[in-house]
Order: sequence, then C-alpha cells, then structure tokens
Amino acid sequence: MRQTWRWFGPKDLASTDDMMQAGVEGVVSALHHVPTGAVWTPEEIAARQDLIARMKDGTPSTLKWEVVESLPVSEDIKKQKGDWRAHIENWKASMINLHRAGLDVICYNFMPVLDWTRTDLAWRLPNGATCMRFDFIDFAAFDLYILERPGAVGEYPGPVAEAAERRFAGMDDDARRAVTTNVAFGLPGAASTMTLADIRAHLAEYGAISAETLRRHLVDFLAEVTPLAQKLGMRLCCHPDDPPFSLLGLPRIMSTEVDYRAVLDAVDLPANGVTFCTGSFGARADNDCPAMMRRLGPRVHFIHLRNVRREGTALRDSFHEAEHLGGDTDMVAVIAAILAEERRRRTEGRQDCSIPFRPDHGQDILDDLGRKGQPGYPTIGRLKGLAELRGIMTALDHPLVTGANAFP
Ligand code: DNO
Repeated sequence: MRQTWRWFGPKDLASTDDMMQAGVEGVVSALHHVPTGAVWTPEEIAARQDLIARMKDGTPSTLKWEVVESLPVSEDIKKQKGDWRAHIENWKASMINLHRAGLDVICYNFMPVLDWTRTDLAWRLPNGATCMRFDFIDFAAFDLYILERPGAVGEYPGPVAEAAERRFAGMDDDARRAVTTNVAFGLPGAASTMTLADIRAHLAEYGAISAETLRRHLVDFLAEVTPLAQKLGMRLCCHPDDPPFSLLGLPRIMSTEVDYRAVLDAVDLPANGVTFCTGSFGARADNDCPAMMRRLGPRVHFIHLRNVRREGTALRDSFHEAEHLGGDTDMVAVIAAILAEERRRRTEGRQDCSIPFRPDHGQDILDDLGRKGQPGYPTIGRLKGLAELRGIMTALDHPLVTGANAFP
C-alpha cells in the first residue's frame, strides 16, 4: 500500500515539508485552476511537479506527483450536450500529457452537478474536535424550503418531510445561509460555490436524464478514453457517489457494487477501474466494504480510507465523518483485503502491486481548529489518520501476524 496525500497546490496550508514529515510517499494533486473541459498542458503539469519536488527551502524533496485527483469530467460530457465531444478529445489530450510526464493513475467522478455533499463542514464533537456531517433532515429542509425544488415533496418519506418542516421553521437566517453554502460547496479546490439559481439551472438540465441515460453516457465516455488508457498503460478509476444515494432528484449511478460491476463489465479493460472510497461507500449500510474490496479488488487502482458513523438505519440517512479507525466500517478488515489483493497481484506478476491510498479527510484537531484550511483536509487530522492506518498495515504485514513467524 503506497502512502499518498492529497495536496491542493501552492495555496494548500500543508507544505511539502509537512508531507515529508508525515511519512508520505507520493502525492495526489490536480490542476484545479484549469477550467473543466480544457486541456492540461505539459507546462502546467510540469510546474505542479516542480513544486512537489522541492522543500520549502528549495532543496529536493523525495516526493513525486503520482495520482491525479481529479481530471474533471465536464457536465457537458455527463449530459452529452454542448461541447461534449470536444471535451472528450481534451480529456484524452490531458491523459497523453499526463502520461508523458510520468503520471498514470487518474481519478475522476461522474456525479451530476454536486460533487461530495455535506450539510455541516465543522460539526463539533464532544472532545472539541470538528468533523464534516451530512444531516438528512437539514438536507431535506434545504431541498424543500430553501431550494423549493419542484417534485421534492413526494421524494421524502412522511416523517422526514415533517421533521424537515420543523427544522426549517427553527432555523434563523444564518442557519439557512450556512446550510445553503455548505451544500453548494461541492468540489474541493473549486474556485467558486454555486448560487441557488445556478443549482436550479443545473437541475433543470438534468430533468430528462434518467439513471439509465447517465450510465449510458458514462459507458460512452469510457468507451472513448479507456482503450487509449490501456494502450498507454494508464489506470482510470471512478470515485463513488458521496453520499451514495440520489440527491435533489439527480441520478447517481456509482453508489454500490452492482453499479460498479455494470460499468466495469461494459468496458471490460483493466484500465477501467475503481477508486475504492470507504467513506463514500460506507455511508450505506448495505455496502459491505471489506467484501466489496475483495470482489472489486483486481480493478481497484486507488483507495481513499475514511470512516463514517451512520446515525440512522434508513438507506438515505444522516452520518458524520468518524476517526479513521472509528465509525461503522471495519477498517482492519478493509486493509486486510487490500493486502490480500496486493499479494494476489504479486503472484500474478502484475506491476501495480502497491496500490496508492490516501488517508481521506480527517477531523480538525489541535492546531487545525480555526486554521481555515480546505474543509475535510486538515493537516494534523489527516496525519493522525495516516499514522493509524500505517500502524494497521505494518501490523497486518508483520511475520507474527502473517504466520511466517507466528507466536508459538
Ligand atoms: C472529497 C473527495 C471527492 C473526490 C472526487 C473525485 O473530498 O473525495 O471530491 O476528490 O469526487 O473525483
């Protein structure tokens, strides 16, 4: 398991020195400033590589940019409208430029309009730390009474709609503004958040796009880009929907193992793969992460390790981001499944035997608090997560545990 870390570029509060001291082996990054749909040029890619290769004082770091997260897929491609064909050509041109620069793993997602969605970006825990939270009642209150989405009324179970009405009535203007900003926050690294009018306009565009249509658009996209990736020896990996269920009436098609299987089988090349995000999958009780890792394993090209605590029992329900070894996902079992997959790859002689993973998100603790970093990406909280995960990896790989030198 290759220990990587997401770095947002020169504006990131964490430095290359911080990453080095955290024991990071490789960097995950993206050119967030390049507009979605445009080509990532060799110059821009090289400039980012150069920043990663240097410590604060200019001396060389041992770090390299190893995973792209994300090369964004435009709304036009998802809807097959407007400039979608040109955007696919540009995506391929970016792939070629990345490959020439030595970057072969590309994470992307196919979530319409909203990327990951939370209602609270700094929810206070009993110990004073903060974490991100998705409150289904707050979300329903936003949808029903702030966005006033036509059609929303019939989509919530009665008790949820009633609770949302009471919740909305109890919110002051600040609370209403906060939930709106948080829901519209979307993409990490994005330059701007969306207004209510933007969201309404986007939703109207998706009116006629069913889940089946969106899945077909994803398969069409992959049928274009995957053969090139395969030829170049690159690995594409789709990130799951976060949370893994429909929001605002939008189709979400990468939420479960069945969803992934359909898309992996439709374009059945090793280069068509999975970003295995335990935090996204884990927000649904019917996603068994260790078992999914075992079954999807051969096609997993990148891993996000994060844990969530589900707060209710419904399929669509509230959850918050727990500590990496807390929450409802059995992280030890997931790591055991990853290590087993890596051993299997070694026996097959595969080159990609060390799967890059990153500690995904983290709680804001100690000096993270009040630091105004990228929500979900505190330096110390993630360092703690990485250290805990590294401990499990080291232990599970130890001869005392693997049996090579077991206890008498
Ligand atoms: C959230 C992230 C996602 C992820 C993209 C990948 O923190 O895990 O935004 O980067 O969905 O395309």
